[in-house]
Amino acid sequence: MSTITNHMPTEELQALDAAHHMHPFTCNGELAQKGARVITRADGVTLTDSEGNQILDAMAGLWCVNIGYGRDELADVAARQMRELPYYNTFFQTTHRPAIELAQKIAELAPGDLNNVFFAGSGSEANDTNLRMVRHYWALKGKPSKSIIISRKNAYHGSTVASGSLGGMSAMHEQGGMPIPDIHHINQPNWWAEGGDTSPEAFGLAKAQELEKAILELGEDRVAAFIAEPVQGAGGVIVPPDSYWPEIQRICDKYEILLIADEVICGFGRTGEWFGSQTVNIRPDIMTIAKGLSSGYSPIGGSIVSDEVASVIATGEFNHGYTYSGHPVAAAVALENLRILEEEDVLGHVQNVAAPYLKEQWESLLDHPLVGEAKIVGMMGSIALTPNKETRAAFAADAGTVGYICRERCFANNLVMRHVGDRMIISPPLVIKLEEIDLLIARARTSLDECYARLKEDGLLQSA
Ligand code: PXG
Repeated sequence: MSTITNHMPTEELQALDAAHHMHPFTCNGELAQKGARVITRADGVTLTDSEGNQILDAMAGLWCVNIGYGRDELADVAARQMRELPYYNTFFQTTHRPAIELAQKIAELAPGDLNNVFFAGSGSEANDTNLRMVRHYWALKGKPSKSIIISRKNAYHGSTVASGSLGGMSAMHEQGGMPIPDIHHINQPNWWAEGGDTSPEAFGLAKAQELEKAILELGEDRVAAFIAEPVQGAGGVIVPPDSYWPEIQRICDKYEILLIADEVICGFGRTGEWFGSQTVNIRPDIMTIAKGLSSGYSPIGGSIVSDEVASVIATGEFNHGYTYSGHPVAAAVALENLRILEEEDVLGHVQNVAAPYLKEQWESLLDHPLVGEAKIVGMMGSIALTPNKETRAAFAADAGTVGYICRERCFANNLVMRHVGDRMIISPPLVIKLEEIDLLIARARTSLDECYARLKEDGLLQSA
């Protein structure tokens, strides 16, 4: 139980952590000097650390705790399921009630003919599944040369070899021999950073048309699928111009390219609908899910697959799966999470209460001297920090220097607001209350003020 933290001083925990725990996406040498922040408990939207600080978690963990922390119902369901059937696999012609019920529920929630679920333990695994499934689909259709998957620079699709290759994070590709062959990256629709003098709408259209250009260059007979997040999350909450997605859908239809919507962040209410695909009005053939599926209470992900693709895959054995595909405890927890989302009308709260208010408050930050752009879709938002709003300039300092300073101020002010380069991002629990949004904005403002003062002092307000 968590009592360990009540009996050990923070420094001891930090020393043990530094001695034995390798953190993901972290310079562990540097962290060992500094000591990791120890989180001990959480309730609603608030984390408590080992020093007793109460921190507003405007990232919902890692974009996942959609229903907020501290819901006993999920703990009770997990305990019950562990006693009844803690584990059984779904490989050798067996199944169990939690996997059946969850697949059926997901099929009911998902739009169109997305009626089939292949379970995984995470979003990364689900995207590995997708890569293999779409290639296998085309092979079964007699077109094995259709194996290239087109993705986007600055996309995040996970951290396994296949999902990291699908992603467009150059810092990841520099390590460990990625990307694997037959993955092609086009540019992202990031107007603020890359749009120059073009209007957002013209820029969005031009970026979508890069897909068509790539298909024509690579050959229609070579391209299996296009994968993208409806709204790029880890890339910095990059909201595409309205012109972008309709054009992408047109191109996928025209060239018979499967569309994979990575809904790992956007899914389960984050954008205000059940799925981001509904918010941007696209018809994917496959959706990747994880995170909000269980609100992070248990590790589970999956692929929601169209009837067409699933029926072709069903004609033979698909030699793929995970020990924990459809894990009964994870599935039971996810089901309880979906029950809460539905019965407590969390999407209604987002649509009618939280998102409109958050949008108004978030956009009010535009009056701050550092904030050049404020974007928000549902409950995921970003601001671009800039030394010059008119020219949309980047800072002269290395990308991320200023964002990091701002993030450190946020942490000092008991607010988890992340930075991606010099964009600050939020993705709070969907159940956040209006007074908590006020607190979020107040702390963000204080942190921006402190960041600004520091940049002035250090001469960092220079444009690149
Ligand atoms: N797709 C998307 C769109 C994601 O955001 C994954 C796939 C992979 O899911 P798993 O469950 O394998 O982590 C993600 C995960 C960040 C950050 O820095 C974001 C994620 C993971 C780790 C860090 O914002 N998203």
